[in-house]
Amino acid sequence: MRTEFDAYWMPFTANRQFKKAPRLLARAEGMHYYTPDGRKVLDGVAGLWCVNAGHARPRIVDAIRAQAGEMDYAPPFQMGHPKAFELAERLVQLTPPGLNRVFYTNSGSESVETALKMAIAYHRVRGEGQRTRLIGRERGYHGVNFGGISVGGIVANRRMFGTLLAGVDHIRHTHDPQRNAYSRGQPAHGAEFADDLERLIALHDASTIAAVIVEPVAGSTGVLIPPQGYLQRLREICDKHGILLIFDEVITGFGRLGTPFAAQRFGVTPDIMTVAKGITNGCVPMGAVFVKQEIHDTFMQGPEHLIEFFHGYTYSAHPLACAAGLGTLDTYAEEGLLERGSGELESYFENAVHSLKGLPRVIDIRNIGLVGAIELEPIPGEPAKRAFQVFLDCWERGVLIRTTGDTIALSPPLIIQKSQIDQIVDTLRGALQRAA
Ligand code: PXG
Ligand code: PLP
Repeated sequence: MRTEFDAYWMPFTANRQFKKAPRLLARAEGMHYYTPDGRKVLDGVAGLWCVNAGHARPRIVDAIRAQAGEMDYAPPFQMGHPKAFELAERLVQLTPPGLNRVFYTNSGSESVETALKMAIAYHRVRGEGQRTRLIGRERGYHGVNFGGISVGGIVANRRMFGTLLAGVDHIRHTHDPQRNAYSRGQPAHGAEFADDLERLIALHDASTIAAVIVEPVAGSTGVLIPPQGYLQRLREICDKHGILLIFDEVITGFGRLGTPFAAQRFGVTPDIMTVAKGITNGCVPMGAVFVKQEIHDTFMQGPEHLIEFFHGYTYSAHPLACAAGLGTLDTYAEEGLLERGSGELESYFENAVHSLKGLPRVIDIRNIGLVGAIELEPIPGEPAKRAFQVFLDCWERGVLIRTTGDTIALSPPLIIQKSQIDQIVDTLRGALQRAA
């Protein structure tokens, strides 16, 4: 029997299960979604970690509307439009010092491909063309394109897709529940996991390695927070060996950790930083790559009429995305949202999430900024099922959460009120009791 749901092959979805009982969203405003039948659902995950200012924010909506009427599209190759430059200038006021050049993409996945290509090309332009190797990390998520799944470390995202990129290796992940379970904020143990990079350098030789890419906080894999001192040590090892450090800040960027970027929260500045999601509050697809000026400047040589970097997308710097980005940065600034997830609200969120400790099947709780994770003991032989039951239960009771494997992830819009944190955690508490 054919239904209206057949044609659309849904991404990262259990299609057959979904289409038997579709979960549809029809409208959104502030902290809430509304279903087609008018049911109100509290958004505990900012859509998909992206709607950081909440839904239907007037400045963003107005900016997109106005731009659609004024100029729908402008070619980004050999042409420009004012808002692309204005947004870039505004963005680099938020980044750590030195990261002041911006390359636009349309997603996190494209930002990652762009960053990896930049790193390899940069070394070549500098006369070190043998530095082509890329190092990722186990459990890393860097989008779904070939470069990103090659440096990524999530098995399910890799195993179906052949040999991937050549010349890639991975350092170990930082998850250590024996020593670090129920840590609040950064775990105390594990700075030495960064030394695994020295092992790979000893194996491959630094002269073959272009870059290391990590998420400052690993999101998709179930929220893994860097141990104290870990990122500093990665930075030191990269510096010692002339290897570029790339932070993939697609989730951690734009206030998720209570600072504009994770780089500022952790006091470690990468050479290249990839972002997406919160750059337009999720309202129009857009990503970006921030690079140190010296990397950019290294490309700016040769005859002036020649293209310096053979890379770009039809929709790079799309006018609707740039307009949305400007409206988004205005909203963040006016409401102090990029700092809101620190201090008192972070503590409140931390206490709320950790109040779930002791519930049946809960084996770890992690948090930083406005990100939280509750890890559950899997049902034997049926990984991911218990967490999905909790997800469905919360959805039926009006709270949207997210699960990966048996970890529940929370990443609410940064406008969340304390009473709404309570609602999320109380709903979860009931669902966890029912799922035990
Ligand atoms: N890098 C990181 C660190 C991400 O979190 C991407 C790259 C890719 O971005 P795009 O825009 O191409 O999807 C992401 C995206 C989840 C989940 O389940 C997380 C993401 C995407 C989809 C699901 O937590 N992050
Ligand atoms: N495939 C073909 C045949 C194209 O002509 C283009 C762009 O011109 C692309 C793929 C890439 O599309 P995009 O620039 O939107 O990534």
